[in-house]
Amino acid sequence: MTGGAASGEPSSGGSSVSIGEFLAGELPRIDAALDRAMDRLPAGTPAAAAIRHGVLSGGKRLRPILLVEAFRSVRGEAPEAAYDLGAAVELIHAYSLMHDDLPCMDDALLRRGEPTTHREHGEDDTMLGGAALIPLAGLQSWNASGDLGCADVIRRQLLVDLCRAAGSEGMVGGQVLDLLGEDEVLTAEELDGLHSRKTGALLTAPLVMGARAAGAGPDVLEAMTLYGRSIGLAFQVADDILDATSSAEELGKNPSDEDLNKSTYVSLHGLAAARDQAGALVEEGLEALRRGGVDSEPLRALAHFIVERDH
Ligand code: GRG
Repeated sequence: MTGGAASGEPSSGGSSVSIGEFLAGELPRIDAALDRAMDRLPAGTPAAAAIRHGVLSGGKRLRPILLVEAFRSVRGEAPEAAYDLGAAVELIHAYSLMHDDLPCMDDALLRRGEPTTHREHGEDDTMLGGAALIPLAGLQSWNASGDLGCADVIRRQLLVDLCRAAGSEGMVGGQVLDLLGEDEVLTAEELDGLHSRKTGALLTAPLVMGARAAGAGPDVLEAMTLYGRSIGLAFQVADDILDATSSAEELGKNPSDEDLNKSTYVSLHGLAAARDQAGALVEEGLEALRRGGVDSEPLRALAHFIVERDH
């Protein structure tokens, strides 16, 4: 596999399959898992239409891919139920974007190059549909871990992993800090604390969950946690760089951090230093994998992809 999906440049060596081809190859199984999850919803309600829009409107599907690759790094292969477990994390991600785009939050018109869910389905159904995705994700995790044959103690721990990452210790807590930080100049420590919760927690959880569901021991779980923390922050630094250097049309989303008057890694350190920081975080993540004895070409390539992507 080669890294650098955005640039096309090899960066991690190995086989001749590019990370772009690898991600495209994974999408059908992820989309099938999300379709199965959507089939469990009561059909025909307006909120269900908003949910389907929020969940099925594309995206890179990084969180399920990370979960499946963490699972594979332990077991060597990933059955359909591992994709279902990955879908549980993606349902939380989908709800967060639906709510984040609402007028009471970022008031965004564009997401993934298309009108946001509330513009297509209205604010009420977007709010209700997003809320319904939270328990649905919990049930999805419970059912998928049962289908994987995980012991009850592991199934419960997977739910704890998901709830912690999604809740006030994780993504929601980070969103609160983000809202409080608008119009403020944050320090580097405050920015790291905010983004390790808001973005990092939901990128780390699938790695830990995938490895845990596959039966990993403490060393591998620790490696996944450290790798996740590093690539989670790297993801956000890359996001800030893209936000500062690309148009809304190129990114397929708006408004920009500048429009929202938010502190970013670029506003804090400048573009060149932010690029260096992203590279250093990737190396930290790769080192965590090496130390934990995790030998996964896709996880190594994904770390590079996260900072080299163009959207
Ligand atoms: C009401 C306090 C409160 C919280 C609600 C809205 C919310 C919960 C949380 C917001 C969390 C959020 C939007 C984090 C940003 C995450 C992020 C980096 C999104 C972009 O991820 P990608 O690039 O998206 O993986 P795609 O489109 O590829 O799926």
